[in-house]
Amino acid sequence: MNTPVTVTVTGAAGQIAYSLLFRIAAGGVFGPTTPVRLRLLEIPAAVRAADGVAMELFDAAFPLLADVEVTDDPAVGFDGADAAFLVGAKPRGKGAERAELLADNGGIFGPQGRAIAGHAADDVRVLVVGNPANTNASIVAAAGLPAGHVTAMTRLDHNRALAQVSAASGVPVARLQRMTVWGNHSATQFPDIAELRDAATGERLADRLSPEWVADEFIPRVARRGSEIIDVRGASSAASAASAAVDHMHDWVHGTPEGDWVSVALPSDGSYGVPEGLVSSFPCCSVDGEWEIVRGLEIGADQRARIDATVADLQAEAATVRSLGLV
Ligand code: NAX
Repeated sequence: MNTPVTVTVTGAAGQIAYSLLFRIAAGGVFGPTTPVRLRLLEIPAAVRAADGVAMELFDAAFPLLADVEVTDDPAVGFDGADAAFLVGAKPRGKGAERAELLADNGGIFGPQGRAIAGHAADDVRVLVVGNPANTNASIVAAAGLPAGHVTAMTRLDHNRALAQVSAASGVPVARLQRMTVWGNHSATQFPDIAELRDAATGERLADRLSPEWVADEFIPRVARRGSEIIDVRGASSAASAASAAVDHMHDWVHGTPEGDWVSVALPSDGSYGVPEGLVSSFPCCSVDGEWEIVRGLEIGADQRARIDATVADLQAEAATVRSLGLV
């Protein structure tokens, strides 16, 4: 058995955490030989519900679950954290303006970023799931966490894109490599199949799928899949979001498969014309436990226009949080 890892999950009484916590406790992120200590962070009003989740974690008798602690104090919740899943966020109220949403979430993610910087392990890995995820991550990163250690989740969009292409092409998901989601986890995101290939044959999927299907069905469907789920399920994506969070952290820790990459939102280093510091989704490989943006991909005119549009969306959010003094 390895040394136990300490993992903090915020929004622990919410619906994503109700799936995510059990996947982590079962070994889905850190592997079958690494015990986990879970820290469940909630707001005071939801601590009792989080206590109930902790009771269920206990009842599941997971062999790898070393400890569970519930708290509403970020200093306690992030103490010694090796990994942090920031799931809890303020949902968008009916008719709420974007600035209101960003201000409310700044009030959550600013203090959490500072608590992580002050109390978590020096090499903590942070994944922001709570929306607006990219901009919330930029607020966390502003607390002075190590470069490359704060990310936001576009892996659900990535997985949704793989599933749509697999269904349309008949190529199993397991054989699809090099999907990319660019930009913001919002309706402006750009799921891009330009580099997508069938690992078994080397065939480019862009040669098999019609450009009309990609432009008129695939891209809008992936970008609006969250709303489609709410329409049909009557609640937002939860288990699929938890699964994507598990995939993200798993690959960060264990590495991405040879020849493949995944989509990760992280502060830009200026690659692909995305302004430095903007938390944007890129094709990334995990090498020796660190995310690296895949370099040197050719970007055509249509891709450029779509990347620029989602970057403009991120810049508008960044301008708002700057004007609110949140970064
Ligand atoms: P729920 O409303 O079920 O749960 C959220 C939980 O967060 C609540 O229990 C609430 O008490 C808690 N919370 C609020 N403020 C907190 C704080 N300051 N500290 C700790 N906990 C706090 O939402 P759920 O369905 O679990 O979704 C959580 C977030 O994920 C939402 O912001 C949602 O929009 C976002 N999503 C992001 C996705 C992505 O791909 N990046 C996809 C799924 C999801 O929509």
